[in-house]
Amino acid sequence: MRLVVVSNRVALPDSSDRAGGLAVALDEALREGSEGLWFGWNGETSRRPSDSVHEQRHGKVSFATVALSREEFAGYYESYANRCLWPLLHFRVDLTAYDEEAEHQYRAVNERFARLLAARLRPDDVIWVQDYHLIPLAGALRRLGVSQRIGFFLHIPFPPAALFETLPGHERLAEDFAAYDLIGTQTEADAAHLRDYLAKTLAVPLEGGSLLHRGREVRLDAFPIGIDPAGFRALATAEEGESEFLRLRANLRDRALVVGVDRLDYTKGLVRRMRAFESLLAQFPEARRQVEYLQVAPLSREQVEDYRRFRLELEQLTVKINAQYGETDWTPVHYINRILSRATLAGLYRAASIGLVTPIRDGMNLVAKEYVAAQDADDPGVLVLSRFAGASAQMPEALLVNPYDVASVGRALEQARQMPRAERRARHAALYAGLCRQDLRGWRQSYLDSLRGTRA
Ligand code: GDG
Repeated sequence: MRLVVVSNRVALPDSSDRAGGLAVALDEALREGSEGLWFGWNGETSRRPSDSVHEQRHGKVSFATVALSREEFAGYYESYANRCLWPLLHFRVDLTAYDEEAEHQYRAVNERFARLLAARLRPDDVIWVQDYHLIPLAGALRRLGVSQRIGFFLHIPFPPAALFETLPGHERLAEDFAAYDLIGTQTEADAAHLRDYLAKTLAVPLEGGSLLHRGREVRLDAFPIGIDPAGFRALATAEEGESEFLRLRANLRDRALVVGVDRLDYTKGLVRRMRAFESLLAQFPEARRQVEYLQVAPLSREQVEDYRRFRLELEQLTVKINAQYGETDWTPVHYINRILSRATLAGLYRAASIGLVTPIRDGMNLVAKEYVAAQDADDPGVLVLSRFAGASAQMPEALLVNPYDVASVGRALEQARQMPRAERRARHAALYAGLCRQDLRGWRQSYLDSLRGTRA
């Protein structure tokens, strides 16, 4: 069987998008069979829509990419995917901007991808579609007569039906979901939300977690994504990670470092997080001068107004905290917008006594897992984690917090700062064992086994 992966962006073997673990995991999955195909957007925009597909082969894997027209990019990607589905699926109905023309573009791009992909499919292919940009893809493929197994994985959350139903034309997406054989979500809660929503909207029965729709079975299950913990740990201790670690530790002297690493996105809870750090300084004056907070936040989706506004708010808050609490020889908050190398990141996590991960809603959150993987087992740092990140379901040994309760996050930071070494070690050991039990390889293996087992 050949595996075909479809995602909005294709990570070519020589591109920098490869830095992330997911691209590597998908690539490995493609290489496991006798052959693999990865299909999607090449990241470029052209004046007009073009059906020309650029194919290149690296070993057993073919990469087939297409450009989007500027209009498609604006409607499908910027508007419908990023301004409408992204906030809505993160429970932010207030930020959800629906636009009929954008939905039209979203559907048109999915139709076009389906047409171009269908021409390349073989009878024994298994197709694995990634994320919310491509929900209608299976339906479009089915209309073209594709009968192969098609699976979907949603990397971000799915909200309760009462929220999703606010989206104009949501019923069309419900029909789209029903064209898959297997829908994977990050958590049981997401799977339950999606199951209930689909059963209600399509008025179909649920049978042991599956939906029966138009004579077909649609299976829904949680497949929590993981990382490669040993690989990441190795990155934190190899040359580049090690030198970052040593340099930072020397610079900090005895001060504790709190680290946050997130794309600059409103779902990551950065403004409240900054306030929580301020609350630590306000509630526990003895913590001042003893601790520094470094937030790495590469810019993201700058074309979207909500992101620009939110970035400004965060910058103002950083300045305010430093102005209010800073000393001539101590700066409480450091804030970087640049992208760091993955090895630098690993060394940085390792040097930080506290990993602060407080999204207001997150499908999984891989930073929480990477932070744990990078720690030295005999003197590890403490993870402070939002209970609204999917990762919290698998990481009960972290200090779980409610990011909306800013003062309590401040107190959790103090608890982390004071935590005795024995307790830190015990919590870290349990968390690291969890990372190994449910790693990235296991994620894709269990998903693909389950997809291949559909229609048994
Ligand atoms: C979506 C879901 C789900 C960040 N800054 C830098 C950098 N990063 C890397 C991190 C991590 C990745 O980016 C971010 O992954 P997350 O999981 O935290 O978040 P999303 O980007 O929102 O991902 C999420 C994920 O999909 C997978 O299913 O967990 O819930 O929202 O790996 O390390 N990497 C480098 N420099 C940076 O400055 N090299």
